[in-house]
Amino acid sequence: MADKTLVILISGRGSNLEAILAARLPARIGAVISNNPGARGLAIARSRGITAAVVDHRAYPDRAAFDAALAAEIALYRPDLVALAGFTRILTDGFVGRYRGRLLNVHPSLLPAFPGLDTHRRALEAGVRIHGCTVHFVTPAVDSGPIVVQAAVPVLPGDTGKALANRVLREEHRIYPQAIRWFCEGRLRLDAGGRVVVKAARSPKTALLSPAAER
Ligand code: NHR
Ligand code: GAR
Repeated sequence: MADKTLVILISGRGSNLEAILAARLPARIGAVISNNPGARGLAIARSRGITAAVVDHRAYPDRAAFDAALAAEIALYRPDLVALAGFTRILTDGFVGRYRGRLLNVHPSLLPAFPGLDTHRRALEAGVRIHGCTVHFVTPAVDSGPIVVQAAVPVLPGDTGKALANRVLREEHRIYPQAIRWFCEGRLRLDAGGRVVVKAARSPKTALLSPAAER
C-alpha cells in the first residue's frame, strides 16, 4: 500500500510533532502548518526539510475566514490525515466536516474529563489521582469525538502543573505516533455505536491504582 500523506497542525513548541517524526511512520509529512508564526515547531519542520507554512489567524476577520484559508493551504498537500498536535484554535463545523474521519487530536487529559485548555491545573484542583491524555477523532463538538487511545498516569504527592504536564507529555509522545500508525495501516474503524475499534491491538488486563501516598 502507498504511504499516506500527513499534514500536521501546530501552534507552539512542537514536541508531539518531534515524536511523530521520530516514530518513522509509514507516511510522508506533506507539511507542518501553524496559526502562530512564532511556533518553535516550524523551525523543527524546516530543519528536517519538511514544508512549513503559516496561516496566521490574526490576519482574518473571523473563524470562518481563517478556517477557509487554513483548508486551502492544507488542500495543497492532499493529505490522507490531518493531525492536530498542540493546535490551539477551535475549528468551525465546516472545516471539521471537510476532514471527517481524517482529523485526529491529542488532548492532555483523560476525556471526557477536563476538555478545553489548562487541563493539568484543573486536574490538580479537582484532586484526581489519575490523569492522562487522549487521542481522538475531531468532531464539531470540541474534545468530544470518538476516542482512539488513552494513557493514564498517576498524580503524585507534591505535583506541580509542570511536573504533571511533563509526565502526561511523555505518554502523548507514545500514544499519538501509535494512533497515527494505526490510521496509516488502515487499522482504525468506527463500529455501529460510533466507537473506534483497532484491528489486532492488545488490551492491558491490569489496573493503575493511585492512592495519595503519605510522605
Ligand atoms: N475544533 C473542533 N471543532 N473540535 C475539536 O475537538 C477540536 C477543535 C480544535 C482544536 C484541540 C483542543 C485541545 O486538545 C482542538 C480540538 C483549543 C481550544 C480553545 O479554546 C479548545 C480545545 C482545543 C484547542 N481555543 C481558543 C479559541 O478561542 C483559543 C486559545 C488560544 O489561542 O490560546 O479557539 O485542547
Ligand atoms: C500538548 O500537551 C498537547 O496535548 C496540548 O498542548 C501541548 C502541545 O505541546 N494541546 C492542547 O492543549 C491543545 N489545545 P507540543 O507543541 O510540544 O506538542
